[in-house]
Amino acid sequence: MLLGRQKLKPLLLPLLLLSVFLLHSSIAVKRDDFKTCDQAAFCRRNRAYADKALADSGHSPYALLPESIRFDDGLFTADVRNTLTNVILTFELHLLEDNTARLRINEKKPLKPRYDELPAFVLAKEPVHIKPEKVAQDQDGTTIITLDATKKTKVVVSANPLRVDFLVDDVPVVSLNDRGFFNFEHLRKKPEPEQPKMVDQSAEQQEDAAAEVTEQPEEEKQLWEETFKTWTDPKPNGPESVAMDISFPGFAYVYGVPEHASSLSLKETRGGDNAYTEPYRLYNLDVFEYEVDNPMALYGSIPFMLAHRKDLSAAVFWMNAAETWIDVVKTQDGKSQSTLRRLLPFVTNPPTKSSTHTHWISEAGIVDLFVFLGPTNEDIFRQYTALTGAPAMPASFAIAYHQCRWNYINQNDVAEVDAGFDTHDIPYDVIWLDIEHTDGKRYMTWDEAKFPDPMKMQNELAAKGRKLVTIVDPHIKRDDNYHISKEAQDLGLFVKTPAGDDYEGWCWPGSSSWVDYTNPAARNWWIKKFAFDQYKHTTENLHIWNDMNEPSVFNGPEITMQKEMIHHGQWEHRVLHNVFGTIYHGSTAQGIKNRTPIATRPFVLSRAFFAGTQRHGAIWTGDNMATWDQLRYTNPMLLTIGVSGLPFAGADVGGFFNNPAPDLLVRWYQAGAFQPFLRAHAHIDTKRREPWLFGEPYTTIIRDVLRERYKLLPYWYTLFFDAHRKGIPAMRPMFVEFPKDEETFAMDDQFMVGAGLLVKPVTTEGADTAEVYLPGDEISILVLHHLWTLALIQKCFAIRLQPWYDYRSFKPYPPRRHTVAAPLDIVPVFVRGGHIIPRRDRPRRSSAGMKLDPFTLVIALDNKGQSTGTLYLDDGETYAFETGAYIHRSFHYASGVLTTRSLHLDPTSAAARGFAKALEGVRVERLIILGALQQPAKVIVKDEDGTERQVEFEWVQREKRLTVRDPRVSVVGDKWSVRVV
Ligand code: NBV
Repeated sequence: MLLGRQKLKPLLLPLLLLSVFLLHSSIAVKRDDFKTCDQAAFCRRNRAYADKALADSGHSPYALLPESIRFDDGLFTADVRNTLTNVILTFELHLLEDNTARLRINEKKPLKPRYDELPAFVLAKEPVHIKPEKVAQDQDGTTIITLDATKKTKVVVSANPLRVDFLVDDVPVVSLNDRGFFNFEHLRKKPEPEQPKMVDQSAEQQEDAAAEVTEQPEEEKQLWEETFKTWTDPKPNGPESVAMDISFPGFAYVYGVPEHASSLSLKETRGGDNAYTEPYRLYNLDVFEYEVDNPMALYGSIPFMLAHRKDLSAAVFWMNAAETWIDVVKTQDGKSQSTLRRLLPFVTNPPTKSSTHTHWISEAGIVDLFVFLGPTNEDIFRQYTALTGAPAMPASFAIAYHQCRWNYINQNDVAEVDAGFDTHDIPYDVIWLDIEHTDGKRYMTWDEAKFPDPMKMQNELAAKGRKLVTIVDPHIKRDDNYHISKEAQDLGLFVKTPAGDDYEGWCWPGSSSWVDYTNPAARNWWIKKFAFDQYKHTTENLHIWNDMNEPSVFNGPEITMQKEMIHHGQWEHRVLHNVFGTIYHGSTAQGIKNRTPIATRPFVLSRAFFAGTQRHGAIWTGDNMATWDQLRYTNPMLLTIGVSGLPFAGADVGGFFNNPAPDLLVRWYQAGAFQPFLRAHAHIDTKRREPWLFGEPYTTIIRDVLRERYKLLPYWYTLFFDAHRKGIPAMRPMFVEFPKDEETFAMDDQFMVGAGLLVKPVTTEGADTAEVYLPGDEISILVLHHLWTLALIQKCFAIRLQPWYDYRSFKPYPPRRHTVAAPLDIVPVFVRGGHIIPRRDRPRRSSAGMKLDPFTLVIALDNKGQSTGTLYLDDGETYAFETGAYIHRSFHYASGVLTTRSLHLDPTSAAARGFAKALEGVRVERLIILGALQQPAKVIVKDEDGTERQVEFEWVQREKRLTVRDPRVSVVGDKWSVRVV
């Protein structure tokens, strides 16, 4: 059966759709294909509800029933009554470890259960309750729960009207329902239309009466049925939305809720400066050629929001996978822009707003909201990823360079492209095959004419330490001769229509069905499909790309699955849409992990994502375009995704649609080389653009920047380990590293890679200079715009400000705003004083060849002549690191002496010692010390056994750079030191 309610004209419509999809105009997204808030009845209703509540001074009809309150360890429960409808809701406040709380609100006696299965897909562990220090209660039920008396962390549950405030230092930092927008649409029976009285009426009168009855008001009609373009959503449950207002008093900046092609600092959506008129929308959709600076929904959704100010960060996670809209407004604290400028002369853009108010509106489900009280950004990354899962530790090849295009057309093409990299001395690790490699878009098969010997192809790549990625999409061609389709059909594993038939829609292979990954039987079956005897002609050298998993359905409303389709447990697609692609992604990753006797780390790239995706692998930002604007927006998009717990993300280098001019391609490589997931990709209709095809100087510039990425792989790998352990993203917004410097709070055109490198990608056509802001300590911020004061203070008090160093020239820079030279071959990158960057400098053709290479340590000194850094290494492939087979070291430079110590959790374990042994011969071959003010007399290495020897060095006065040549100390050694005297 095709498409629930949609009556399709035989094959014509799908073909038309397909051709429209392929021959789309190359201008921009077709906005009309996607809903505005006004076209989604629940969004419109809740915005209207909010307006009414505001007009009513924020009065909320919800009240907590004092006699129902129970407190049991870390769980506070009560009933809440909607005083207008008398519907009773259950209210649960869970007090959790690590400054976290969870609020759950559901119907007490729903007509039928509401969807509450998300924790199984999203949470990595059962949250752990804590006992609060003190609980005090008023007669009306208002309760004050003291979580930590010293920090004055409290939760205040106000009973009537219902409102919850989270306090730090006795001041609210997160407030729920403070504006009265909380709305829980209870399930109800569809009202029967009244029968017209037919007595004594003429035929004409009877007809009029009947028409009157069937003519329901528009708003009422859309409670039970809703039409968008040619699709009608039958909404069998009627209205069932949940909405909450969440305020962040005292916070002018909020971040998160990806995926949008928008700024890092979220904009207002209902009036205000520079505001959007639409809310940020979370609904996983295939929006190709998306527009930048737009809150429209894209491929992924993470309903997580972080609020930051100088002294504090707080965050919320709205765990709901139904279509969701988020309004953001900011309020003034009364001070005008000019007063602020007077008070804060050193801040270029003083915030004009001091509090942020948000409104979260989901179409279905329940309220399941986590609140994280930080207090720092690092705390929040840990708190959020402890719940939703640690970002997977990637295999080492996965963070190197990937070469993709739709499509490398045959085996010969793959071999030629592969050889091209060697001919041009450009490193790369992975080549990708898009949908055309399959037998008629039947995934996990091969087009044998184009790829006669896939095993040979994979083995040849493996011989050079390289990998292959093939695409596996979730639409399954309906074809009884296709084993995947036949088995899924026979086993009843497809998503169903409301009538119980297999759901069918249109996608690349034509008529297709979608496996219902929410069904555990389907997941187990899918996982096994990656076994070598099932996915034929594959080796361990092959990894996977999951595309189109929003899911994209060409002839569905907004190019996706109809909401009324049915999943395992009789749940409508509506309630879980945003998590569907993640469950698919997770099952694929599990399949790759399971196929070898010793599990190896899978690499699976997904386009759709949700909270929890970080456990499964990487994502990319979908079908962007080869324009300067789109290049510019890769930075805020990836920063936003990163602070939302998903650190492994990238954008198609070069732009997917259209042909980049050579300078755009070069600038894109320069940005991509410093972003977490680095893959060049291009649409089937574009001209070939492998890195050497534009000739000089472009080939050399691209080679240089890719080599730079490879040199920095040890640094990136260490950062990914930090992300895995602590949730902190490798690509960081400036405010994460400089949380007290307001100047950085909205900055998204430059970013940090870890704590030690600052990157300012050039994203303007023709630019040969760039403005860079190098933050410093408090004093430097104060004098930021008064250079003469800076010079004076430096002179009088001989203060050395926190220095930065140009990554290539090593030239020192004081902290402030600079205009730096950035001709086409330069991407401005700065090393932050006080940080040690581990590198492997020998050019290799792939990262596999670097595994035993020696290290260079770039030691950038701070104003006290000190520097620290870490290095993490493991086998790069298996899970042996989980049982201790890794090295994790810190390096410390102070008073002219470099020392090292192990950070391993159990350094004496057999696994730790075994791995260290294998790396014993790997040495540090160079130290580059930046900010070495004086020429040393000698450099002495003290070896593990206590013997001392002098080593060669070079000091360059102009750059204040000291290079120590080959100190020959082992990277796993504990006791050596290098002394500069
Ligand atoms: O599989 C073809 C493409 C793929 O190259 C791209 O990266 C995906 O985002 N895919 C979308 C389907 C068609 C896009 C027009």
